Amino acid sequence: MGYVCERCGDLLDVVIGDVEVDGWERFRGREWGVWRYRELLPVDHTRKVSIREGGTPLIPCPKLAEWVGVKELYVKFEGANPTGSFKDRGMTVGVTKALEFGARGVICASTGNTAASLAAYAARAGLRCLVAVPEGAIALGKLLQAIAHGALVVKVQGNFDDALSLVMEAASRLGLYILNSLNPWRLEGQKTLAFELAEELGHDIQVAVPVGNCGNISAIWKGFKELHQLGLLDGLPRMIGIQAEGAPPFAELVKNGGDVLKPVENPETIATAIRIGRPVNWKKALRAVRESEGVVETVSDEEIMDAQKALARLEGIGVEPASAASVAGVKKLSELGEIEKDRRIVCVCTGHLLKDPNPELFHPYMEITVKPELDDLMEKLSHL
Ligand code: AN7
Repeated sequence: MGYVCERCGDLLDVVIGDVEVDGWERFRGREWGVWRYRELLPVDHTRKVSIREGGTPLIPCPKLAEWVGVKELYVKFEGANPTGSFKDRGMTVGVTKALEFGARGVICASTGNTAASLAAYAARAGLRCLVAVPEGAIALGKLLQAIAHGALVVKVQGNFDDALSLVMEAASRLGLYILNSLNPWRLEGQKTLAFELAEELGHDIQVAVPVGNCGNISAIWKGFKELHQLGLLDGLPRMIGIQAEGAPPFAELVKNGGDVLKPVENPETIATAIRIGRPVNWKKALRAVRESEGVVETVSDEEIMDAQKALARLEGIGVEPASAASVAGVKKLSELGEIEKDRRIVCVCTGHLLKDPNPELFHPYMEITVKPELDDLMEKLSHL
């Protein structure tokens, strides 16, 4: 039930042993989603705690491709998951595992989405749930979800990193099972995003992912590597990690070519989901970027908001700010000449627009108030 190796202190990783998967045929004909790939998930699927997660839309975005300056761009819209973020892929496996271990309750620290997702899956599983969030720093929609699904919401007077330290200290005392991304089973669920991309597009792609705690990019890379090892994929994609300029510890590590992460003490960005200064999965993520000959970049809050607006207004895809970081980053890398412009790009958009309902961010912001009369409407419109 542990999370770290007793010998070296690093986070545990799940190794898939001998599985019999002869080809993609094995999965075809099954419903899309995380459990389509059950042979590759190390948990008893007959007892799964599921709300139909995964199987999210892969959306071709020609207008966004032009805006970004690349030939072909797709959005993998993780906002279409049951609680509106990619976390659900991890929680369906993680919470199923928690039941298998006989846990009586679950706990996480969160910038919001993990809390929303865990609260929902814990409710479905009948487990107690405690979520620790940085006070005043999580988006309204996410807080609403945690409350609605009946979690105990603990507001920590500190940032996400402080909340996670507290959770790691408190979990065993409280007898609760941790479902942050330091939990290796959760990442097993998240790796299925790679399986879906591989099934739809093959290996010859570049995959851009917003990076906070470094869990998702690690999980996605693990998924691709497993398919490659099983002979289901002929090659491997290139991984692109994007962080916010004000919360850049992983990007700095990669850019400086170092081997030890230097934490950022006071991370700051409008993308609260990735306002993280001490990412726990940095070693796994570093392997992902280096092994895939990938790249990492940072983007400003302004670039994030521009990308969020472009997604919403050019393609009709509503995502929260952190999710737009992947698109903002690809645009910047394209301008810098650091991506392969002719190789297909997939931007993983991790969470839904409604998570972070903040109309002030959108300029111009078109809104008028009228009497229920045609004359008044026509009059007011004439002033626009
Ligand atoms: C929308 O909910 O860390 O690099 O506590 O909500 O795997 O951390 C959220 C992270 C990207 C970063 N996009 O993923 C939390 C939390 C969105 C997110 C990330 C998060 P990781």
